[in-house]
Amino acid sequence: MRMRIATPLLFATAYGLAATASAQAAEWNMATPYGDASFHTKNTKQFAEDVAEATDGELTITVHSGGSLVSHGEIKPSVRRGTIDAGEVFMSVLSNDDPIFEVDTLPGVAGSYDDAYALWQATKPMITELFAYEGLIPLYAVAWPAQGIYTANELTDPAQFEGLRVRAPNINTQRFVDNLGGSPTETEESDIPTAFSTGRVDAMITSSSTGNSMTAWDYVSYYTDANLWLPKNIVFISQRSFDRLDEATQDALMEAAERAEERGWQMSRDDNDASLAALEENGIAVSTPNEEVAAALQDAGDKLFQDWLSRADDEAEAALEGYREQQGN
Ligand code: PCA
Repeated sequence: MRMRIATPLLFATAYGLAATASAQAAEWNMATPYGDASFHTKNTKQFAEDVAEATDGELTITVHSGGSLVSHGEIKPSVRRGTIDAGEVFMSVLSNDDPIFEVDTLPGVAGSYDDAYALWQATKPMITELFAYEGLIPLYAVAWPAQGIYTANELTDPAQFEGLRVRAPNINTQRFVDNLGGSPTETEESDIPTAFSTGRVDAMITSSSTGNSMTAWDYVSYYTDANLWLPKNIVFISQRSFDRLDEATQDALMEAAERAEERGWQMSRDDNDASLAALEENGIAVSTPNEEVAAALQDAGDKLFQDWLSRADDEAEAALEGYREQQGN
């Protein structure tokens, strides 16, 4: 008897709740491994503000920075599972999923902002397709400034790489350090200060920006601006979370993403200039590699590229080829 009355009541309550939920504003959580001092995080927080404003609060995105919500390696799996709605990662950390994700960490492929942007355009369809298989939608990608080498001593001789313990942000950079005869350690950006202060590393490969936001001058005195490559961060969302939004909100989100991409690339250029100046102001000597060092970097880079070709499938190679044809080389 009791059941007969309770069942329709429960049904009505559940139905009522569902109806209310669909009319309610969406609140998303987004995770990024990078700290608030990074221009990427500033851009992503601006993106979240733009979305809230453009949708009149229909969609609010809380950005959890510095790996505070989810660790770097868990960000993509968490968005895929739906634990969080959105994430930002260093694209090349996804290289175990497919070598296309580390195409932007190969020396000699795209050595300027314009080339790096063209490479992103040429590889975006394949990357979008791979994300779609996992129920994910890429929103935008933004390059870091070119990667260079931070050392305690002035880098004048390739023999200095022998046994040098070098912090690297991804697997490809570790391979590169190996090719140079050094001893690589993969370390998250947020762990850089500890890696130096505990003596785990003597040197690091990263950008002017990260050197600046991690106050590299506390640990090293030289920055060799080697223009190795311009790797990207990629921001993506869960398809399921997206599908729950109404069309006007979806459109506003995509439009804000487009603006974030445009703004981000300009922020990267500006931050590179400002960071190089900040490094020098704080006592770091900035220079370009001499001939011997440049030749060693070139050899290590060529090897890295051959290695990539042996891992990449036809589709990844075709995407790179498409970029090269468009560049006219
Ligand atoms: N900064 C990030 C990724 C590349 C960069 O310039 C880091 O070093 O972890």
